[in-house]
Amino acid sequence: MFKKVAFLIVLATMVLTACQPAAVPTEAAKPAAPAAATEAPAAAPTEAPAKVWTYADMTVGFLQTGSEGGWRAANSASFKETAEQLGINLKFYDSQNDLAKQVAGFQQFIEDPEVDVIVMSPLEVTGWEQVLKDAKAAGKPVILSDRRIDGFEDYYVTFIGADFVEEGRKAGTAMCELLKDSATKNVWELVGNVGAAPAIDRGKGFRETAEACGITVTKSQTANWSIKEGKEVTEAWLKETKDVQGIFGQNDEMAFGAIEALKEAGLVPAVDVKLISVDATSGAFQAMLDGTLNGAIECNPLLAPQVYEAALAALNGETLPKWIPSQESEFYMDDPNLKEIAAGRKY
Ligand code: GYE
Repeated sequence: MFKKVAFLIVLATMVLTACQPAAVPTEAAKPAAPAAATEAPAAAPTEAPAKVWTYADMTVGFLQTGSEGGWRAANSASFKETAEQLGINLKFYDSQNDLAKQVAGFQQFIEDPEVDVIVMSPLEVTGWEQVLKDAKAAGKPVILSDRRIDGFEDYYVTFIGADFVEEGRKAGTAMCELLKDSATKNVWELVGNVGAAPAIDRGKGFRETAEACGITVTKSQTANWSIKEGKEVTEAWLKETKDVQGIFGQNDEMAFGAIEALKEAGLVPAVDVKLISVDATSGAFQAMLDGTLNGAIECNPLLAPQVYEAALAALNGETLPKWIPSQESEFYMDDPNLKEIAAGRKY
């Protein structure tokens, strides 16, 4: 009996295993292949390509100081004409030489959804902290044109404008040359609006070189860039004394006012009293050709092409140097080519 049961067990085992595939195939067991993917994994979400700005896309909010003279007129024309040429939408704000108005205009551009980039010619070197922080928070790049501000370099893309200290140095060197044979070297200075970078820096540079040759700045006062105030201040000084050998006008208009005052006081401008100004506008060339102004240090107002190029670069995410100096020259009454140079000037 036991033998019959054992036989049946062996037989059952043989039958069962025969239906099963070999437990161990003839070669080493292969790991099971992963289940074939039924579809490609979803592509990682791709970010939309960054927008590439063009001038035609760009709306610039430009905060101009005002309209105080020939230099400013040429500067404003540069921004309007170049915007037209490049197809830029320009929103032009005239601050009327009022700091509070310029700050308000800045805030207005921050809140204006159409404005992509803000350009400013700051009336003064301070007073910008809040609007600069607001512009950064709003993601609107800021570019300084013409005049610098104190600090806050992380809040603007770049400053495109002149080295006003160097302009002052050039004026001082020119005045030294004009007074080199003069026994006394008393010079009066007509200053731009108080707190403006060109007023601060031109005065600094002038003293560096003028005082090195023995010039003494015996009088210095703001005449706010204007002919009218330049004349009024010089008239008041002439009532006090006529012991003056030179006048430094921090811009052409104030020098023109001084020229008028000298004439009315019976003094011969550019002869009895030497005069040097800064800007070199068409009026300065005319005064040099008339023989009433000894020299003019150039300050280039035609900044718009460089400013718009920087604005576009900023919108396209490029990093720019914090200062892009404008290139300038200097001109003198005794230059034999002065008439030809004047004829070729744009402003
Ligand atoms: O010299 C003067 C104008 O910011 C460089 O401003 C400019 C100065 C310029 O009022 O004429």
